[in-house]
Order: sequence, then structure tokens, then C-alpha cells
Amino acid sequence: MRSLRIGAAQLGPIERTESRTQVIERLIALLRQASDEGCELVVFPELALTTFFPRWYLDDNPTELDAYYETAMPGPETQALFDEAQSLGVGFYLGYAERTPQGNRYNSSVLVERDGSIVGRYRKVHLPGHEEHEPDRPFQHLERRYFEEGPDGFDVSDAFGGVIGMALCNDRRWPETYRVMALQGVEVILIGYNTPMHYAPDPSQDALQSFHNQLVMQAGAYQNGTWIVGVAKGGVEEGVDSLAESMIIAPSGQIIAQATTSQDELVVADCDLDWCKHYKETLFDFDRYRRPEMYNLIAETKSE
Ligand code: ING
Repeated sequence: MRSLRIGAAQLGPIERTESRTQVIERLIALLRQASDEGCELVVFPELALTTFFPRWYLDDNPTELDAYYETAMPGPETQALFDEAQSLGVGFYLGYAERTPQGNRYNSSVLVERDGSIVGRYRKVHLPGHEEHEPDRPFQHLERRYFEEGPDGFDVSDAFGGVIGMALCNDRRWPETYRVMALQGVEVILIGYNTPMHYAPDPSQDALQSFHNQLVMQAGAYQNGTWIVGVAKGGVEEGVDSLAESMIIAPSGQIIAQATTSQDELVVADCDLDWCKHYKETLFDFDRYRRPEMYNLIAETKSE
């Protein structure tokens, strides 16, 4: 049995004034706890190094906005996290804001193996929210202003004894995310998220945030025979209440482990990667049952 012990390292709020060094101390504490509990892979949230800055219109604060991005990974502050992980022999997924040497800005994540090597890089494909300042909102969601849509699609990595994929937050709401990786043999998909409880365009969804979070990831896991690790930055961060409920979901769609707080919390599960075959080789035997010639509209058409 190929068993991988995974730790979902949920973060509570990160305040606007909290330094990267302070945040990385929190990440290292979770990494050490995970190592003590025998984890081989630790999953941190989306944009795990800073407060969720897309909640503000920052055109008048260009220095502050610039400071939220990493221009190197590892960089001067994150090197400590890479060093600690390597010395513990633990790998990790980390969500962060990336600015490339060419000046492109992405909502990104990296996958780091237990030897400290970067084996996967991802740039968020589905950017939610809006592009322009909308002052009538109680808070902004300016990911479409501060990031470009990821140009690389969804890859998978042969790592940790299995096939590992990455996504970020809003990606988990789109079924294509999971299927593209499942068609590459993915066995574990890692998804960090920052999800405010209030959704300004349709507040009727506020009460359904937890349900929708579970719905999309449980469906994604079951319909693609893959493990899913969803990891929140939750709690009330700079006045905005965000969903916690980090969870580890089996290929059956069952929630195997779930966070019970909205703070820094480690959720651990032993993930049998061969469980994926129970679905990939029966109900969801893609080669035997799928009809891609019937699905052309999905890939060719943006909307009706
Ligand atoms: N956040 C949200 C998400 O898809 C959002 C966007 C906010 C959706 C509020 C629904 C309600 O979970 C990110 N960062 O994609």
C-alpha cells in the first residue's frame, strides 16, 4: 500500500502589519508539529505569506502593494522555511504572490519535495472577483487587478511516491480543474484557499459557503478518483470573516479529516494512494467509459 501521511496546515488570520518573518515562524511551527506527527507532505494555504491583500484597493499605496509579492522563491525570508523543511525531511505546498523578473504577477504555488527541491510550480488559472475599485463593496476582491491569469494550465508532478497536482482557491469551483489533472493520472490535488464568508455579488450564497466548499471538493475527488487536500487561511482577517474548515477528502468523496477551528491548526491523515484505483479502474475508468468526442463544447466554448 502506498500510504502518504499528509498534514493540512491551516492558518488563522494574518494581519496587515504582520511581517513575513513572523508568518514564517507560524509556518515553521506547523511544519515541526507535522514532522513530529510523521507527515511527509505539509499543505499551506493560498497567499500564505501575507494578509489577503486583494481585499483592498491599493493604487494609492504602490509600495505596500509591491511588498506583498515574492520576487524569488525561496527568497530571503522564505529560505528559513525551505531550510527547516529540508532538515526535517518534510515536503510542502506553499501559496504565494509571485512577481517575475519580467514584471508579470501571478497568484502562485510551489511544491517542494522532502529533499528541498522544487518539483512543481503553479499559477492560478481561474481569477475571481473584479478589476476595478468598487467602493460600494464592504471589501474588495481585486485578484483580477493584482494578478494575471496563469498561462501554464494544470500540470502534475511525480513526487511523494505518487502523482501530485496543484490548484488555488477559485479553481476548486470549476470541474475542469480536476478533470484536466485526472487525465494526467493525478492521485492527490492540493488546494489552498482564502474564501470570505460574504459574497457581495450574491449574498444569498453567504450561508452556503461551507456547503459549496465541501460540495465542489467532494465531487471533484469522487468524479476523478483522487485525494483532495483543501487548506484555508480562515477566521476574521482585517475585519473580513473567511471560511476555515480545511479538510482532507478521499477518492470516495468522503471527508477523512477536517479542521475544527479558524486558527492555525494541523489536520493529519494517512492517504492510501492506491484507494484511487477503486474509482479510476471501475466507475471512472476513463478509457472505457468517457466519450470526449461528445464533450467538444467544453474545451472549445467559453460560454453559451
Ligand atoms: N476566493 C474565493 C473562492 O473562490 C470567492 C472567491 C469569494 C468565492 C467569496 C465565493 C465567495 O473561494 C478566492 N481567493 O478565489
